[in-house]
Amino acid sequence: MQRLRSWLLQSVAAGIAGVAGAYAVAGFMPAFITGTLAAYLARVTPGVVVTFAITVLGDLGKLLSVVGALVLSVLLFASLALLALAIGDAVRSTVLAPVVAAAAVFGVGTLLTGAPLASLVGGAAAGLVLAAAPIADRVDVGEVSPARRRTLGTIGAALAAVGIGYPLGVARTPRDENGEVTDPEVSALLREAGDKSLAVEGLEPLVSDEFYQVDINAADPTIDADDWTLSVTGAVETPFAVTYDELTSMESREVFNTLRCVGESLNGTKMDNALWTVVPMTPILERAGVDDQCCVMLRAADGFYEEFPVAALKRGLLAYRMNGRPLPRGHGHPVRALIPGHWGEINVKWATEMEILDRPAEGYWEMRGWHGTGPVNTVAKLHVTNRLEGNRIQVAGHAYAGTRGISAVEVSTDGGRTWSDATLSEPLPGADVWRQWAYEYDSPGERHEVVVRAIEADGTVQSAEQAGPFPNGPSGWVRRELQG
Ligand SMILES: Nc1nc2c(c(=O)[nH]1)N[C@H]1C(S)=C(S)[C@@H](COP(=O)(O)O)O[C@H]1N2
Ligand SMILES: [Mo]
Repeated sequence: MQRLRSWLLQSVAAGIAGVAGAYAVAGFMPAFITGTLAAYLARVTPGVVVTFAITVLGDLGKLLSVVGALVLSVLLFASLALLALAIGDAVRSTVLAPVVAAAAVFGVGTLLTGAPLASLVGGAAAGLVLAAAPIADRVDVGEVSPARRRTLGTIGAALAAVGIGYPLGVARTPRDENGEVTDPEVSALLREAGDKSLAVEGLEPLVSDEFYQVDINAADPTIDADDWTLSVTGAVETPFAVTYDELTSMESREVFNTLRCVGESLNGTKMDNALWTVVPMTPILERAGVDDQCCVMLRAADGFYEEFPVAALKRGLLAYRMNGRPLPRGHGHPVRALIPGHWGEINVKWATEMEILDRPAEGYWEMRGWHGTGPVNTVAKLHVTNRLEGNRIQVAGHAYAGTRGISAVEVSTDGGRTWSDATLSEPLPGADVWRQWAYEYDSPGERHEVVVRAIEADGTVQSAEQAGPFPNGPSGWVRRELQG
């Protein structure tokens, strides 16, 4: 019993040290054991569970998947360490267990992640932790019992591995460029967006401060722009590849473009706007000689893929800068697709391949039951409620209708019986941009229901039909009860 407990402690400590060691070299990348296992978990988790994680749990779901993968990585390395302890015990050698554990973590780690150096350091860390107990056994420090010395030695070694490995891994994880914006056109447009943003306390400006992120994996790919190419394959006469230099020397434009995730809740926050530097997809499609082929499968470095009709792709864009800086790693560095007016998922990040198809095929989310490549649903969000002086109430949010555009937002403060026009932010240039709205009124002094609805550019009133996100995206008017 005593020995089993000591073995378990030693193996879990070795597992933790192994993961810390691998992290020190790999950082939070797909080749870090936890990133690899998280990606594997995402692939084998049934679609309904993933849908629940996205639509109900949201960012918590993502956190849980990372924590789950972290626990799994520790358990994996710990079980290898336990096996090593058993082997060492069988041949009555204290030297063997650390060596076997180090070799096993190195071997299994390399096999799973394809990263020998990170696995080597992880193996060494795990081995050192197993060596700590027999070493502590021999250091005689008077009062402390041998069992206690072994325990303290083991825990101390694991803590040291984490203490050293964690900061090293953080430093290894690439950071986005955050330099000054130097392009005068970009600066002018960003200033315009700032000036046009409504001065409402707590309301996100027209260019989002924090752009939401949705990924199939916990650890995002890291791609050097110099190594990146976009290959055009499939039903074309001659496949070819476009390099980053070729892409960025095409004539570019600055466009404001809003994205919204099909999996967000009705009044959720997975809707944001940025200024993107883009080139059109058409020259690439023309070079591929695409004419009557039906569709394109956009494929990405993280294993994501989405299918889209060729005809609609003709309005598609490839973006390589965001708000005047190189595309951040989390948003698809170095190049992503932008398809104006369509749900977020078709805006494939880390795009590496355009496969031309003769026949329709299903994309990653469509295989899991979603219909998320079409035009976005119209929405008016209510994110801000401010109590102003003199019993005034201010409500505000963003309205978005993709390329159909927003011409008005109407607010009801009596549950939908009467409606008034909200103030709208001046439109930003661009075919697919949200607007802000704000509305002030005297508090009725009692509980009342605020309802918001958007009016599209052609006068169409946002659909009142209530629907949850799965499978076609959320629909309906946002309502909020206020206590007078
Ligand atoms: N390669 C890749 N592209 C992707 C995704 C992904 O997981 N992998 N997620 C999609 C989804 S569901 C959305 S809503 C948008 C979100 O883009 P953002 O993370 O830049 O906000 O990216 C889309 N493109
Ligand atoms: Mo999405």
